[in-house]
Amino acid sequence: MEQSRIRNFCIIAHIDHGKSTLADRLLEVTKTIEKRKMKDQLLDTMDLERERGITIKLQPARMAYKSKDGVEYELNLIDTPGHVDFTYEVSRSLASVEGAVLLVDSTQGVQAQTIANLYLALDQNLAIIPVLNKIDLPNSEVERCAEELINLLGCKREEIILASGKTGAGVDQILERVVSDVPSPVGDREKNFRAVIFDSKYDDYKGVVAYVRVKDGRLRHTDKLKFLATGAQGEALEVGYLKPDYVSTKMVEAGEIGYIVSGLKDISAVRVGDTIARLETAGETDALPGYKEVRPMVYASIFPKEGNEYQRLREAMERLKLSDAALAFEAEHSAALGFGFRCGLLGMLHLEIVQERLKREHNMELVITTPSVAYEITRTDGSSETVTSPADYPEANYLEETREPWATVDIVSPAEFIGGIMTLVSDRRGEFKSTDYLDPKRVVMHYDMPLASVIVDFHDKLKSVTSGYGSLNYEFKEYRASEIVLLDIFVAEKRIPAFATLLHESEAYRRGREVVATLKETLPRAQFVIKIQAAIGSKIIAADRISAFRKDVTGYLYGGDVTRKMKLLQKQKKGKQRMMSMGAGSVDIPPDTFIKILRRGDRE
Ligand SMILES: Nc1nc2c(ncn2[C@@H]2O[C@H](COP(=O)(O)OP(=O)(O)OP(=O)(O)O)[C@@H](O)[C@H]2O)c(=O)[nH]1
Ligand SMILES: [Mg+2]
Repeated sequence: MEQSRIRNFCIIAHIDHGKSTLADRLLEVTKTIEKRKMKDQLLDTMDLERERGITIKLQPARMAYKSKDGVEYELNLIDTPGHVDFTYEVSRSLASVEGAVLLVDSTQGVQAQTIANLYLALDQNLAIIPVLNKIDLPNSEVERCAEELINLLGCKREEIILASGKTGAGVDQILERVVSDVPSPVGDREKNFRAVIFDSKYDDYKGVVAYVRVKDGRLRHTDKLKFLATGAQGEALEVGYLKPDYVSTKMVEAGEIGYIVSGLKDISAVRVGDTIARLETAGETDALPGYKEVRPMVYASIFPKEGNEYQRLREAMERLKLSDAALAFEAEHSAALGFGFRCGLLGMLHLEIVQERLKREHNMELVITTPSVAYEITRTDGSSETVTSPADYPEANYLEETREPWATVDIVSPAEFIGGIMTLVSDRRGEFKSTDYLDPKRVVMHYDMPLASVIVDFHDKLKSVTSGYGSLNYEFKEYRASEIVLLDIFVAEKRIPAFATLLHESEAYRRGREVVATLKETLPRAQFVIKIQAAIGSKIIAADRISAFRKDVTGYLYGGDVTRKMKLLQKQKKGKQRMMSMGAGSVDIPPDTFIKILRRGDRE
């Protein structure tokens, strides 16, 4: 299709504001999907997305639309996730389009990711179409939310579309506005072919599939390819677009969003952000800018439960990385846990999803270490490095200074909860910066906070102090000098490296007690007493014990001398001592204990 009749756009919003449901209606109205194949949130194609009711991955879909002026258009839609852990999916989607439908749930109003995602879209100079959604609900507050949008965008009231993904209200208007407001792409089809890879996926039949935005030129099926950054070469075994199923065509051309199957065996050769060129003209083709590197927010190590499964885990991670561009990992070895990977992730939900996908899609049983942010350290000899694992943290007497990452944090909430938020943030070492009003009753509060205080359970806590109304966005800001300590956990006098944590000294006591209590609750009892301790260096800061269950060795005795009973008990005690000394007294920590420890904060 000629570029003047192509429109590329995303739907962006805060989590759960109804992007995927609105996309359903767009697909329906444009008859992209047959009625009998329609289902709720059709673009949430992963099982995990459907079960959890959240979008994790961006998902393109092409629609044909005949507008009111009688002209046939090609609309390339990308549905995006709303959760802050998947922002990288949003930013890559935005870089592939010319416009964005900004959706706001009219029962909620503007939230933290509404603002954050809007700014990402404005950075790309996209046309913004403001939409108030869920107007079918009785508690919808259209006028209040419209005012917030007007304040935020500087748009006019009549530019805001009122819509419902449930009833289909406003959907026709949205399609018309996409046609009239979103500029058509302006690539040059006569120039050398080049396309940027914004996502990729492993398909059992096709192998690696690259999702691309074509900038210039044309690529035909069977053309030879070159990946400019990795230097890999291949052939366009198949090209086409997504509907959201693959529809193969003879050609992809400038302005379009589509896919390319290259048949490459080496999956690491296909990299998100790389430019695909035609092999013949690759020498004279400049690479497209690609994407900003993502900065991992948290690090955790992942080990296979069975040591001999390392190779299988590596393959699983590489495949996962294809469809999860924000996942970073490198090989790691631990004396206690064997070979595994140090992973960089965007947050706790991201970690949970990675773990869940490794389990479901690759059948991997895993041990995961306590997540940590990345610290910068300077040693007494003057050398500096970034430490992401407690295992690499030097002993105190070799350490000159530790710096921890700080984030800018924006919290959106009804004004009545300001007091509760203030307390919560200052408990976590946050610093207040300023407050803006979205409307007379709702505020955006700006803070600086240590990243470590934000990523773990801050969001849950914020929800509870704001009765569920508060929302949160955060971004890395800078490193600051800080008093960081290494908290060690011992079970039955054995150090458990997977539980070691780096944290601020003011939080060590609370955290130590918390882990000890969780372990006491979750570890199974043994035939001997299990000591549980939390320590900083050689100082024990919290301790407890799980009493032994005693096998009743005296039960069959009746009457007789008490010394007979004592004798039997003594014999039992000796046996236990022998067991301990032989090492059989070591405690096997069940995998769900690791998860419980990681999900800290739940117990408060
Ligand atoms: N009543 C009503 N409910 C809606 C409407 N749109 C979405 N919902 C409901 O709101 C919930 C979230 O909808 P989704 O479409 O999954 O929201 P989303 O924005 O795609 O969510 P994420 O992708 O996870 O950020 C679901 O339970 C939908 O059924 C609407 O217009 N009216
Ligand atoms: Mg969604």
